[in-house]
Amino acid sequence: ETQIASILKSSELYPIPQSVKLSYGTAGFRADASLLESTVYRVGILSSLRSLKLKSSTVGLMITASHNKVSDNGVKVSDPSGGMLSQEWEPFADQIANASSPRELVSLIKDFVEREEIAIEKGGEVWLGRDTRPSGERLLRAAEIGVRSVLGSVAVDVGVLTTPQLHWMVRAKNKGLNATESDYFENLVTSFKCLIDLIPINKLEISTLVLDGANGVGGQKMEVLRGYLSNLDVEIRNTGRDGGVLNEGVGADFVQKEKVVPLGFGSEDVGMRCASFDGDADRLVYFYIPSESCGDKVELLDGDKILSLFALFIKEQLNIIGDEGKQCRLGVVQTAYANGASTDYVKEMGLEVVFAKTGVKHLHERAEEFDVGIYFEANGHGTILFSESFLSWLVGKQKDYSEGSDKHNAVSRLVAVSNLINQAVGDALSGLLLVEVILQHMGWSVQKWNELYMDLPSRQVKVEVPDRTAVVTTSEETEALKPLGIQDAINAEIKKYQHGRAFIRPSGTEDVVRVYAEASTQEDADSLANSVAQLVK
Ligand code: NG1
Ligand code: ZN
Repeated sequence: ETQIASILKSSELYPIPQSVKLSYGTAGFRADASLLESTVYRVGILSSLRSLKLKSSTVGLMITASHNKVSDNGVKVSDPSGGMLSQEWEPFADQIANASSPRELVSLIKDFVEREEIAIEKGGEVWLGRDTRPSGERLLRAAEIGVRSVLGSVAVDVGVLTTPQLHWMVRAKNKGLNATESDYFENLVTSFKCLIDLIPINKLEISTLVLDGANGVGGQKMEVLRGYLSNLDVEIRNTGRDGGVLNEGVGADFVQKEKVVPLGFGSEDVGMRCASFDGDADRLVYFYIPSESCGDKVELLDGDKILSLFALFIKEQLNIIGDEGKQCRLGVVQTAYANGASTDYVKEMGLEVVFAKTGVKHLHERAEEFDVGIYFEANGHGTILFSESFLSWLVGKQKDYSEGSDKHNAVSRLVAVSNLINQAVGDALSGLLLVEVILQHMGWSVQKWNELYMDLPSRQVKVEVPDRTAVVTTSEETEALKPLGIQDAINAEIKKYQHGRAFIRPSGTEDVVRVYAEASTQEDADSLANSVAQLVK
């Protein structure tokens, strides 16, 4: 009874705004920040319940709207494993976010607690993080109140963090490991240094990397990290302290979608190795400016190219280990947005490739099926997962092989990669360090890396429609089942082009239908995308 009173009382503080219908979507709730207090408060309650359900394990709550505009915000939950909130709880998240009165909210919670057999007595624990958005602080207070309205539950404010930092910390905490932000940095620094020390002969002068921090949290964290690292020379722009606006004309989403230089970069950077983070630093892309004559166009190295580089490096280590190494199931997970040339490239390397639905929760799940599973979305979100059994096999081999031998070094590199890469979620900071050390290992410039394969020309457009749910796709999202007949019409368009490929799907984060097209020339890709867009309208 006191529990019900507690929620009734606090929920009076957070009335739901009129006429908003929210959905947990591809990446949590997102909306204009002014509409979100009641949602974040309610997700606070949900997080406490999630913790209680899982024996009071620590759960994470992150306040961010990633690459969206600064006036937006959002909230997503990290499960105790460091992964995304279990999809089984998403319907409950939708229900409580949309409950129109305190009474309805309480009754939904009561039913859910009974159905899930959650014991309220013990008290849960929720760690709260936020990005640099000005609305974050106020929303964090709402989350705290939500968490604490479940009696006995504690909310711990862990401050301004990147999304992957929070996921990493939650995962470490629940594994009984040191889990502060400095532990996170220390882990990156140690494993990066280990990989540097294992470079056979350093073939390359270390050239400066120029980083676009999207005017968000990632650039600021990189400034801290840089202080602990040698063998990495990085100049950081768009830190948000020089007047720039978060994600405005900057950042990984902008560079990947527009394929033009972000603000703060220009002709003086021609040929330099450059990288962009998104607003909460879970996406990473690289680029370079080919020459001044190309206007503001960049040569983009997207998530697919990062994936290919990682796959190549890991495969190389497995080959060094020899027959036993070749038994490791190394696989790749992509989405329908992956450039066809990248898929061909990893297949030619002899790797298994599987396709998952858009949204990292889907890719992560599939990557867990391998001994080493590498997943990336073309937009730069991805990571590498090592299975427990393969990791313990590696650690065993470290003892078997004689120190300093090629096999010992290869095994040590793989162990270091498993420590460096964030196994909870895609992480721009750790991904960047891995790219940098692999380039040094190979002795490659960014241009040389780009030559691994040539992207097929592609085009993405979005179409605003009255009701995006009218488009229903197959599970791999490559064929539209509804509206009836539209797939036949799309197929007829595709047939007109050499190497044509196109598909449509409703966005999970915006009110649009996305169109993707590939063809052998840029003109053809553009024209295919446009004609398919016409069919959607
Ligand atoms: P939607 O809006 O569902 O396409 C976008 C990205 C996803 C993922 C989410 C979450 C594309 C085509 N889609 O989802 O890959 O990153 O946002 O941020 O890039
Ligand atoms: Zn993001």
